[in-house]
Amino acid sequence: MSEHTPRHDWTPEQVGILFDLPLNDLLFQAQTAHRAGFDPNTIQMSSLLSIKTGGCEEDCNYCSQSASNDTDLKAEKIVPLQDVVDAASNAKQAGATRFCMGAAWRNPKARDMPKIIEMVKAVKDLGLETCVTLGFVDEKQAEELQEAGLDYYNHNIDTSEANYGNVVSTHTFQDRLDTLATLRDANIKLCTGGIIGMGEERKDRGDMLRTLANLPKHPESVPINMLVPIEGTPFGDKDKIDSFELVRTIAVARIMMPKSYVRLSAGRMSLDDSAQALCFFAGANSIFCGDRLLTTGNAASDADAQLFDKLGLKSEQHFEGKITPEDLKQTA
Ligand code: SAM
Ligand code: DTB
Ligand code: SF4
Repeated sequence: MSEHTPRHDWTPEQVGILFDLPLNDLLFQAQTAHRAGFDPNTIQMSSLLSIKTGGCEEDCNYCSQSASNDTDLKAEKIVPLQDVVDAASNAKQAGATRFCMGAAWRNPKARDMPKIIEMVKAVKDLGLETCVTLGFVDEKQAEELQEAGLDYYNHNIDTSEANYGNVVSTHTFQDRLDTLATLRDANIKLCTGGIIGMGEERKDRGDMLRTLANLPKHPESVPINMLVPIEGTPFGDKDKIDSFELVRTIAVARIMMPKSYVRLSAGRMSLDDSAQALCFFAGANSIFCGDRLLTTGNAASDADAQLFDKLGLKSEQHFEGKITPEDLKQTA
């Protein structure tokens, strides 16, 4: 077994040791693991669209979209198909290879499924990878999505099992794991990660990564979000977590899941170029592009184009010869 063969038997002690390494040692290990599995200068870009905003029945303490939280967000109906097609075409022009559609639902209802399936098919027809994040799904819904051409399903475990009750009360950690298993059984790729900076301990961050790495198969995509504090949510006044802790979390994720895409996700707007560069050095090889996440802003495309230029990074699409850095600048 090579040093970088994916493992599924991580112990809390082993993960704790990685997190506590001197930063240079941790980064060296992470970059070595990264180079064994990926081109170190290529970044995959995904774009997000909120297809059903607000009014969610769940009570996630970080979320602008929970009906339990008193935020300024207005609940909206599901968006028309044409809005999805327009947003996905623009995202492709801007260098995205994957388009992720998010809905503020506990779970999709039967009446929603035909609309979602139309959206997945239309995005797939544009030549993009498809991803949805719709909350809990049952076996039949997972199969329908797979048959429609869905590539990825995003369903985050968000934090450790021990900390889960401090984050949400309307569902359990096990509910999330059960849905991940249902999606795997339907042959859909998993995008699952979490949020750091919600007041958890380093041990919780390690346990979250351990849960992901010890799944029977590693998730293909692991988003690491930094909490975006939203006024009116219980976590709205949390202080920003130290950027080095984000870098460490990414590095440990990279070492534990060497063949997975690790995405530097929400929170990029609060990072300067140097912190983002360290995240890429730690093994992050995916970002959300475009100026919006779901309900909050994201790093602007022109800033990303400049950062890529400075760091000598290329988008995965460019790597495949479909788009040039000049194209990126023009669409910025
Ligand atoms: N309702 C579905 C669900 O919960 O899976 C899909 C949408 S939900 C907004 C998708 C993910 O976005 C959450 O699991 C969480 O990890 C992330 N997220 C939501 N609000 C966030 C925030 N304020 N800061 C960072 N990440 C956030
Ligand atoms: C993920 O891990 N992060 C994205 C996506 N998956 C769905 C969402 C981030 C949301 C940030 C807050 C907002 O814009 O509402
Ligand atoms: Fe609803 Fe998802 Fe927000 Fe939780 S994270 S309140 S399930 S939209």
